Amino acid sequence: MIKEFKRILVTAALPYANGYLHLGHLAGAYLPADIYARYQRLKKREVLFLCGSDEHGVAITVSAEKEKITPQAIIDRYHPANKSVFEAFEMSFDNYSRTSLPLHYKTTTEFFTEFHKNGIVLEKKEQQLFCEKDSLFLADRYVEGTCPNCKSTQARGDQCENCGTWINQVDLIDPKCKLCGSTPVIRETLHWYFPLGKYQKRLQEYIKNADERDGWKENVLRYCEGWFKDGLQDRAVTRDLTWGVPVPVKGFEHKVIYVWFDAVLGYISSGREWAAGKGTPDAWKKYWLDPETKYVPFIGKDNIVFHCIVFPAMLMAWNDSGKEQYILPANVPANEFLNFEGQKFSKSRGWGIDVQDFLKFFPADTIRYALAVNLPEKSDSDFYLKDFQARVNNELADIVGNFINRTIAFTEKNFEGKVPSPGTLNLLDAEMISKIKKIPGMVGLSYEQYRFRDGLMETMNLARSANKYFNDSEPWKTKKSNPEQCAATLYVSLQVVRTLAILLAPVIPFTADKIWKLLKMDSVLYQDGWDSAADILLEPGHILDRPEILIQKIEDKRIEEIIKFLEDGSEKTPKPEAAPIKPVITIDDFSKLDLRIAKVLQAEKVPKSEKLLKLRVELGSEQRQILAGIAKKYEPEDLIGKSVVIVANLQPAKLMGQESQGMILAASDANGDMKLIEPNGEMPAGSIVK
Ligand code: B3M
Ligand code: ZN
Repeated sequence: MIKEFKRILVTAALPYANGYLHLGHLAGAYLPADIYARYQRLKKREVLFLCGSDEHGVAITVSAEKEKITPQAIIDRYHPANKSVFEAFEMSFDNYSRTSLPLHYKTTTEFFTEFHKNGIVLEKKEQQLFCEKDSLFLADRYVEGTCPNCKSTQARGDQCENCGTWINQVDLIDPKCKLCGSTPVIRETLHWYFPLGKYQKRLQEYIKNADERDGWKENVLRYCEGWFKDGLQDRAVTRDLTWGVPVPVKGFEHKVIYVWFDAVLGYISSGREWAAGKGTPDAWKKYWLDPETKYVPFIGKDNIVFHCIVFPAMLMAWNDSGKEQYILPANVPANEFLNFEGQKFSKSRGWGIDVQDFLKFFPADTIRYALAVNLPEKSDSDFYLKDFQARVNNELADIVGNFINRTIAFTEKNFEGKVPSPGTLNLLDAEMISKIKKIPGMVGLSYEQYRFRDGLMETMNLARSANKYFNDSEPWKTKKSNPEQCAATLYVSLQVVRTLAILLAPVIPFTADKIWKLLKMDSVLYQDGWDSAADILLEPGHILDRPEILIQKIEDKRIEEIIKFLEDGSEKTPKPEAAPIKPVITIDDFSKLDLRIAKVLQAEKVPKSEKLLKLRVELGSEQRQILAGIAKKYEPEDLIGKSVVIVANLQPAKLMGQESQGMILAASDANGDMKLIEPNGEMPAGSIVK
């Protein structure tokens, strides 16, 4: 028996803002989380569904170094991109936050400070790998080598990609610096450690109890048991990096808090941001602090240890302080991996497909459906384009689409588009109605137990038996031989259409809305709610909308097109070019700027500066000296004689001891490329730009 909770808190793993989301991400965490949240809302429970971008850690800084841009530029590119892809994929987050927000720094600092104050985190001197060439401690992904456990060559300094074990980086076999490829040396450094071992007993107890109450997945329990068997160790929760939340301890300000320490707290920050945004800053508390709330974080299997062990231990430590009492996850329904055409998704090997690319070819609901029937719930599963096409055509279109379409079309043709009056029901009708009555409970139970594939399968079986019912009832014959029976068939079929709309809403919400509109329901689908899917609510005489094709089949041509697109090997999703637009200004604000055309008379390098060039420019009425940060891009001799645009009324400033009397305008893109703005054609120096 599943305990009734007042409220449900759902989180989905915060994706690193260093790359685009692919289908594997969706199948691992996001789609099941969204199905669950939508289902719970339909059950009319209070639901808060949180996510956000994970913007710290070596995942981000390594990407930045590869592209020779700042970590900030990386996260400013991928955070908005991923946020909008989630929207296009119909993820129903109540809030999508980011861990670079000041609010999140506050949460993280609060937790760390409390742990420090209470003597929970311990200072330790440890040996770590250090790259002498880069003069850098090789935290986490900065080092790669062979896993001491499974011997995979893709192990990183914190964890093995392949077997998932935690790695003490000095145990890596044949470690190599990720930046320069050289072999690191061992050096001592000071860090703060979280004593996980001290919490082992309580964690085991917690998982045992939670499993008894909510039935944890076998794969998750097995992982946890593995860690417990080895015995939990102290874990460093600080790093020798500059990107992240600074360690709030005197003498450690130049180090940062380990990304996983701050990332899991990102869930709490996202709730706080949501509450503040609604103007009820305390509203997050009833979700995070009330034992009447059920908390379920959705993740992929590589994140199990952080959600089943690290995060709960952190919350236990906080709760021990006697301050707010956080609830722990009631279950952690982690999924395995999804493979693409038989191989693991891999960003670095360019294997897989970004969600936004996929969405250019196929509607979101078709992807949601094909992923949902094939979620890697118990073991890895495979995504093949041919399967995808078959699922959409033979299941979604032929079973669901066809049944709904023939029912509505038949009603329009023979009953003036109105729900007919049923008269007496025969045995077939009664059987169908009894299926309607049973199905929401059955599918609901599957969803409560995180068996999303089963729930969807049961829903599809209803559509299958509805088609069979329609065929066996032969309304095209009975409309002449037994009009009353014909009316009963359509009456019952239309009730099934309504039931299907509700049951499919968590999986294919866009299509479910369309079905709801076809039925011209006065109510909102979510107001009617899940349980009403068992009820017979369409009244005789109710007028329906005109039939419409719900699901377009996928033609072979389309599949060929996407295969071609995948094979052409070029960079798929273009990088968004521009930074976000700044807040609006008035025309008056703008007219304060005095922009002029100026001609470059002289140009020279500024001694000891890599970036600056010193220019002498002609402004018509006068000459100016301007220092510009363009030396990496332009040689002085390239500039002489060029027309440029300058801000002529900018307050003079001193740079490297020299006065700059204005500023030159240049365009720069997200990749750090830059070009001076030049008038398109000859204009005299001093011309006004507006
Ligand atoms: N960003 C790891 C990942 O994307 C990480 C999840 C954080 S959840 C708090 O696999
Ligand atoms: Zn190096």
